[in-house]
Amino acid sequence: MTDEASRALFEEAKQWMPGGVSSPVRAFKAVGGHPIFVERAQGPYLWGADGTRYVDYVGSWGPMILGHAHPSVVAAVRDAAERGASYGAPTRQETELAKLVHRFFPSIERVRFVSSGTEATMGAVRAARGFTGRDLVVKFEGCYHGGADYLLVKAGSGLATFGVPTSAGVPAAIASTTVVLPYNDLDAVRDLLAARGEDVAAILLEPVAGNMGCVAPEPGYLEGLRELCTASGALLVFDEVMTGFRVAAGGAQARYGVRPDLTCLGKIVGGGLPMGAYGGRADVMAKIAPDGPVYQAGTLSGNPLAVAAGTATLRALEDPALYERLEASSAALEEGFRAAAAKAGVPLTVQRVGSMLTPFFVEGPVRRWDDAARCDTAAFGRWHGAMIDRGVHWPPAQFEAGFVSDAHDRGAIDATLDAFSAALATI
Ligand code: KE4
Repeated sequence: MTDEASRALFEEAKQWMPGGVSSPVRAFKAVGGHPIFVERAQGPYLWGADGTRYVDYVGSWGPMILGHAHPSVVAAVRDAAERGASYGAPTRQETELAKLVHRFFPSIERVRFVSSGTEATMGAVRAARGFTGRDLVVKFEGCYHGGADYLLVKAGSGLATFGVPTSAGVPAAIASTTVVLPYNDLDAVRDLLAARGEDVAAILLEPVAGNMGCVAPEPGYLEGLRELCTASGALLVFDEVMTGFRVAAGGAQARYGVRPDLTCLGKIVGGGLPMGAYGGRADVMAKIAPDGPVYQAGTLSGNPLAVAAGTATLRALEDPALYERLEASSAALEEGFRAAAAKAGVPLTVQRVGSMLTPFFVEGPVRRWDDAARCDTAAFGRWHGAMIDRGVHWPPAQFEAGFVSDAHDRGAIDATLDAFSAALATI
């Protein structure tokens, strides 16, 4: 069924905004058709422009771990708004959130709040470059860290050669400050550090990848990166914008027991309002202005409404029972997807860490980008459309992760699994 109201809204939006959207992936280009224009959302559901209800697994691309319009978050934001939207001055609430973030992430001894995940990774990379006095940043194929020029880079011709831009508008000179290596490959990092270790300021990665679809670190991978960074003087930077509070209350660093030098946060830390954060070792963060020479600033950093939403969200996440519920519902979804694909004879690899998961339309396992790139994205697109037709709003791209919230009850999960089985039969 087509949501004609959304289609009409999409055509109008395209007259005023590039692609009719405020962020490219929302345009459904990877799956075809048109996006669902959302009227409202509540719990695990969102309602489209024509009134159709969907079980939602985009969850704003991660932030909505409590479900949409959680009463405590709504109340906190309403209360904060009545005291003023933004001051451009410090507040006690920022300090309380900083202490809360430290309780979840003990490695974050000092934190700077910003307004997006992009700003968080930019701040962390600049801190690492300022602290080490080195220029080179290592990232990994299939990992995404937001819109900074030097992070919109793919592997150059040879492994250890310079990166090349993935986006127009990024000068080659800027891309050359980044090296891109294969994920889950310690030898590639070892070889690079042997050749250029004294130039490397940071090794930056998603400790569980979500931006090539959900890909877990191989046993020993994160530990190996930790050892290599300690030996070379490069800083280990975990981009936990997606995994923070998601794959465990303390993120991937808690789940796998590896302590990075710096951590980037976003999404859940703002409870759905614009918020990011970066932080870590006190000696590194001492370089950040106004204490030190690394400049980073933001008009709306630590915004009272975002701080209120983030604080209310993290307070709810202090309940261990919530993660037990999330694990149970996410496992039911994973196992249901796998059983339905086996029954339908569809080659599908379902990979999950905590409450983020991806159905890869390929024979797995998917360990790195080269594996993910073999996916049948056309089949994913047909499946995605069939799920929309059956009232399930899944992230509109194969190389993304779906997110389960604490509001996804048995009814929502069962409805999703019914839709999944029926959708597979049509592709
Ligand atoms: P933002 O600047 O979009 O808040 O965060 C950038 C970012 C940084 N690091 C990781 C690991 C991320 O996943 C992201 C953003 N994630 C994408 C979806 N995979 C956001 C969706 C979008 O771009 O519209």
